[in-house]
Amino acid sequence: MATATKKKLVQWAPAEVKAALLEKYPPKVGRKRAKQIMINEARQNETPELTANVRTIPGIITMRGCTYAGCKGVIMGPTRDIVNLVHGPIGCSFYAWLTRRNQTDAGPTGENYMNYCFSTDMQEQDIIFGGEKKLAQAIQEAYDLFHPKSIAVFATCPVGLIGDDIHTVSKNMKEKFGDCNVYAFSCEGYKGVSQSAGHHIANNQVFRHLVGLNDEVKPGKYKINLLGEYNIGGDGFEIDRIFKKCGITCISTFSGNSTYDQFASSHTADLNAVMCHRSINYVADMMETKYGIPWIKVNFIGAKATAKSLRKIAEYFGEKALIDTVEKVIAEEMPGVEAALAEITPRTEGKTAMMFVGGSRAHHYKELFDELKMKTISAGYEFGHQDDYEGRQVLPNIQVDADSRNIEEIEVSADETRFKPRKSDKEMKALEKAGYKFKQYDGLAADMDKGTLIIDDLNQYEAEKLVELMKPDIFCAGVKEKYSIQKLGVPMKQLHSYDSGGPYAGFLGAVNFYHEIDRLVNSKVWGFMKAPWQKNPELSASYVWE
Ligand code: CFM
Repeated sequence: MATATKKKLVQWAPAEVKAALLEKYPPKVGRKRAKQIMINEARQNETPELTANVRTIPGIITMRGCTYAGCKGVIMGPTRDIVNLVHGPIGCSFYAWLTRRNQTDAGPTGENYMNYCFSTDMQEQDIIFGGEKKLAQAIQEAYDLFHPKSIAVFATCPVGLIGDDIHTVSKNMKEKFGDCNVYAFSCEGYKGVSQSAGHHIANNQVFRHLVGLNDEVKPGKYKINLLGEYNIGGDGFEIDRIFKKCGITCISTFSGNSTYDQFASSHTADLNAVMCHRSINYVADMMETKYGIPWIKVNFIGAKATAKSLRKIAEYFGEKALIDTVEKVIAEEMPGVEAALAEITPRTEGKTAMMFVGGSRAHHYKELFDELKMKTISAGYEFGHQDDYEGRQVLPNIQVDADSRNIEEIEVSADETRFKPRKSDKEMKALEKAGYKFKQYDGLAADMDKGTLIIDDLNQYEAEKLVELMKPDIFCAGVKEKYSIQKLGVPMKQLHSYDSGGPYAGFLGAVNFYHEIDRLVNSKVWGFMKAPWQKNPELSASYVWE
């Protein structure tokens, strides 16, 4: 073992850690990666300092997924009564089938296709002669079996390579059925540099083909949409519970446990509350332009963050009845949270965490670690953009490259009959004057301590190196990282699928998380990772080259 790795955390200056991460790379690769590793200054820049949303360097084992995963798996996967049909080889379907642990409740209609895996099961023959006929047949079969309101078709890589026209096939089938909305997503895995491109493609098609189809006014007061909440491990159920208690009506969730009709009616809500900025900000912007619905950033990960987000929603509506109920709910929920913290924090205080998750959670979960009095020493996204790191004020200064230009930007204008400002100019100004922020996301960097390491698109090599060097008490990422990190003797929590746990959102979720982290960071099992003969070799020898 090199002597350097024996240093303790306190001895590591962030610049030294950065240099150690880059040390082994060829110079060109090192220069590129250096731009994606930032020693945080915790200040708000106008021009982005960190490079993000760029191609992974070939040869590097990235943690990222593909564009298809972002579209089919992330945005559309959690919809329960839309048949999500994958046009492609079976592996792509199987990979995207229930692995994300997004939960669903079949609701009063019982219509739920989540447990099915729909695929055209493309074969070599289809690649050679074209797969359009097979796709039409599969759509027909799904329709005959289930008579769903809607069928969504997803392209995998080979579909784009051979040029199947999935949009025309879908349009023809929609016309043929008359009572089933069929549309397609050109979300081939290679379309963008990561899942993120798939989010954008999904946002565009959801906006085009679903939002605004049903003008019927839904019952209830304080109508919002919750955007960017995917009900992983039941998070959405806990948030729904809290909304219900507060009297807030959630018209549509994009897209945890969502239904076709929720999307169709979502334009009737009066506020868009955006949880995961990365995956869904496009829809929020488009709905504002077309229908006049303002959007705010919220976060229901962390008990304090939940309370803050509820207060923000109540402040927007500005009615005393809602403000009072929200305060009452917070007062009812917080004692349970505080009791759990009083018991657990003496055991977690001062411990360190690292988080490398997709595009939001590496930020959101910092709230929970803060509540446990743990320090997040390094964090980063797989595929977040520069605005997710440094805040939306950098948006005008982000250089758009060819890969981003490849993804369609749809032109949206105000709907002639249905555009309706939710608040008057005067009301909006008054809210803003009181410190209320619309369309604002400050990003991860603003919340991270000075001198911590923010790393974009962390890879397998750097993850292991970082753990060896800084020895965090817990490392959070996904299943691909789980076992290699655990082998280093550090507990690993999956923040994508939550392992087998959850919910972690809201008040009850926060308490679940505290208990789970307590168990992980205080377990003695990690001290037994080395076999006895590795610790106390009876015979010691060295290689000649050492
Ligand atoms: Fe948003 Fe997500 Fe995330 Fe994401 Fe994802 Fe996910 Fe994620 Mo995995 S939508 S960006 S594409 S919060 S699936 S629920 S956990 S990488 S940090």
